[in-house]
Parts: sequence; structure tokens; C-alpha cells
Amino acid sequence: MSYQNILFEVAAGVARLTFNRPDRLNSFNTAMHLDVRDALEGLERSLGEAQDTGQPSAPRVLIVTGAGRGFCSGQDLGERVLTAPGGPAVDLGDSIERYYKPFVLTLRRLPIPVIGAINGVAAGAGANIALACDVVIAARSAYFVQAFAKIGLLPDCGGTWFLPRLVGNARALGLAFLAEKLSAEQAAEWGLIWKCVEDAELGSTVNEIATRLAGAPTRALARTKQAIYESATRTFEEQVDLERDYQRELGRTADFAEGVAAFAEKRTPRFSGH
Ligand code: T3D
Repeated sequence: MSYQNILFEVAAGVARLTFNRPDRLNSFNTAMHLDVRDALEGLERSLGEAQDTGQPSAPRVLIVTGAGRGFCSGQDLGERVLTAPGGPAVDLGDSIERYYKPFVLTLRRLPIPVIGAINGVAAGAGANIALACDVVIAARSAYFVQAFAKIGLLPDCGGTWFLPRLVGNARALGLAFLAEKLSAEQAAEWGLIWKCVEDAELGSTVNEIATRLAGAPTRALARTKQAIYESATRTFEEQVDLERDYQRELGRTADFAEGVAAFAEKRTPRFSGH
């Protein structure tokens, strides 16, 4: 399937979604939202079918990245010019409900790891779409900006949820109020992202991690992702109970049998993802 505003490819178990409006720093207009939605709906369908049928060809990892010098600069403000004084108001809540919310919820819900490959500036919604990915790797020249306060908005796409949890209230409020650039290196030091790598190494690092994850026990990773994200709303005891239930389920998978057999035979496991 080819799209006007994104690239979407699947190869060797790895799906790659590339925001592709480089002249607008990959900001989101409605057409790009629709492309992203279509691609992710297709991906979720194929993952559901793979789970039902045991089909081996479904993607086992998703990479999200941007074309050109930016990752994503959030909402295309060209589509918001009409909200200037005197113009008809655009319902931003509607835009979030229709597009941004389903997008970030899908990234969190996908039963495969999502790698954010942050190739350049991630601003506004773009910064928080990056944080909605499971493993975030940024090029040294990339940076994050909670640009919202500059235009009279608050961090969305989960920003007010991610930031305090990842870096604490003091840094969350500083980032949101001041809308200053946070370098990739500082973001990694603060624990906002997994790691910062040299620009020239972003592609190879991301590909290496994607290849490893595409050969990992996918169902175990899916339950790990779910358990970690769900921990925000559970007590310690509830969480241990959840781990018990998921472990019971994982103990019945082909990948667990393969992992134990490979250990006993002192060889590398070949996980099928089932
Ligand atoms: O509205 C709703 O639906 C509600 C949801 C809102 C979510 C949001 O994301 S609100 C926040 C929107 N985003 C921003 O406020 C960021 C705006 N952009 C910037 O602040 C800067 O562009 C950057 C800090 C990201 C990068 O700066 P710089 O100096 O590297 O690049 P630049 O020159 O500003 O941008 C390059 C071009 O991309 C430029 O166009 P030109 O002059 O070459 O024709 C610029 O206008 C365009 N561009 C960058 N970001 C956006 C954009 N055009 C439209 N919308 C953008 N967000």
C-alpha cells in the first residue's frame, strides 16, 4: 500500500512507519492522520490474524521515524490559521478525539514493541508521540520541545501523563511551561528516552535492536509491555497477581518451550513469536 504522507513498509518481521512531509518537518495535517490510521489499522488486523492462525509472517516490531531533518513537529499549524482572531474556531478537542488519541493509544496497545527512531526535532504532539513509543532512540542532533505553551496550549498526546512519570513534576513543569529544547543527550540522562546515539549510528542501532526484537519471544514482550503500562493503575499485590496470570499463560507458549530447550542444549533459541 502506498501513501501520500507517510511511508509504510514491512520486511523481515519489521514494520516501519515514516512520517513523510519533510518540508513541514513532518507535522500532522488531516491527510497524514488518515494515512497513519489506515496503516496502523492494517497492521493491527494482520497481528490479530497472526495470533488467531499462528501465521509466522506478521511484523514483530514497529519502527516509527521521520523523513528528512525532523521526526515530527506536531500539528500542522497551517491548518489552524483560521483560528486566528475573527476566524471560525476549530474544535481542537475534536481533532484530538478523532486522530491524536487513537494514534497514541494504538502505539501503546500494539502487542509488539514500538521503537521510536528520533532522527531530528520532535516538537508539540511530535514530542509526545515519540514518548508513546516503547523504546525511544534519538540521534544526538535531535531534540524534544513541548512547544504547546508557545501557542497557548497544553501538552497533549499523553504529555501530561508521560512527563511526570518519566522525569518527575519539577522537570515536567519546567519542560511544559518554558517550552525549551531538551537535547537528545539530556533526555537520555533524565530517563525520558532509552538512549542517544551519534547521528550516523541511528539507522544501524535502530535496525540492530529491531532485528533482535523481531526474533524475540513476541508474546512475552507483549505481556511485559501490557503489565508495565498497566502498573500505573494497580497496587503492588494486584500487579503481582497480574504477573502470575500472564506467566501462567506464557508458560504454555511454544516460545517458552523453545527457550528452555535452547538453554538445556546450550544453543541460541529460535523464537517463533507464538
Ligand atoms: O490542533 C490540534 O489539532 C490540537 C493538537 C495540537 C498538537 C500540537 O502539536 S500543537 C504544537 C504544534 N507544533 C508547534 O508548535 C511546533 C512549531 N514548529 C516549531 O516550533 C519549529 O518549526 C521547530 C522548533 C519544530 C523547528 O524549528 P526550525 O528552526 O528547525 O525549523 P523551521 O524553520 O521553524 O521549520 C521548517 C519549515 O517547517 C518551516 O517552513 P518554511 O518557512 O520553510 O516554509 C516551518 O514553518 C515548517 N513547520 C515546522 N513546524 C511546523 C511547520 N509548518 C506547519 N506546522 C508546524 N507544526
